[in-house]
Amino acid sequence: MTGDLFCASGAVGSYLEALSEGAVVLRGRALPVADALLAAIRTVADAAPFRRMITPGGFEMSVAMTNCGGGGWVTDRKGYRYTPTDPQTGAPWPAMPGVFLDLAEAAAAEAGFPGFVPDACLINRYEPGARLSLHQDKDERDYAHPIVSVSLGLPATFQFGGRKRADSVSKVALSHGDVVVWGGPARLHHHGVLTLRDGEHPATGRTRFNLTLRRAM
Ligand code: MD6
Ligand code: FE
Repeated sequence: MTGDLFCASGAVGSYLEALSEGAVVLRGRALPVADALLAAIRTVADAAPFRRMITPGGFEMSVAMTNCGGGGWVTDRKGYRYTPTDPQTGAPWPAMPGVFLDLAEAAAAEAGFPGFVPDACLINRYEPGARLSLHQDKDERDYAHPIVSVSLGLPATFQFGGRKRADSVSKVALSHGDVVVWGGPARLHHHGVLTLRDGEHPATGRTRFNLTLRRAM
């Protein structure tokens, strides 16, 4: 169900585009703070470097990841989970930057989820050729909270399916500054990212970043 386009109340230059009940794209919503977000990503990655993690099945992910906030999403041979510390350094994950918190709360409220306070942010880094296969986000404690997802840098094709893996999948183009908010009846919908095409973005070079802000712990 796409094409349900209307103007977001009070959000200057921002549009809400429904993907399904509970899932909306806020086109360009992060553009005013994009440079601040990228600077904060660099600060986080100085303390907790991007790394390609290993799936429980033994495969190295093509997407490099790091985290900030009270909890960070990790995967290794033991499984998927949230940890309070970075397994690579033993230190707590870097604190959530204020610009992440403020954007997540505002975007969630505009999408109909007021009072969202994330405690975990997974930062994904895609280079050309990287992809994320169809999955559900189900390692969080309470599915009542939405997820706020911010795209920066090179554009990507997002796959958006349904609650069941076999449900039909639609494709959504996500560009620099787009924010997807995802919750309620869409919270457990399958989704993924198609293989990133090569390109050059003025803000990030040959890279796409995605922030997924959650209430995880
Ligand atoms: C990405 N995003 O866009 C990967 N998960 O790079 C996700 O896996 C995701 O965008 C849950 C909710 C929104 C998302
Ligand atoms: Fe996800």
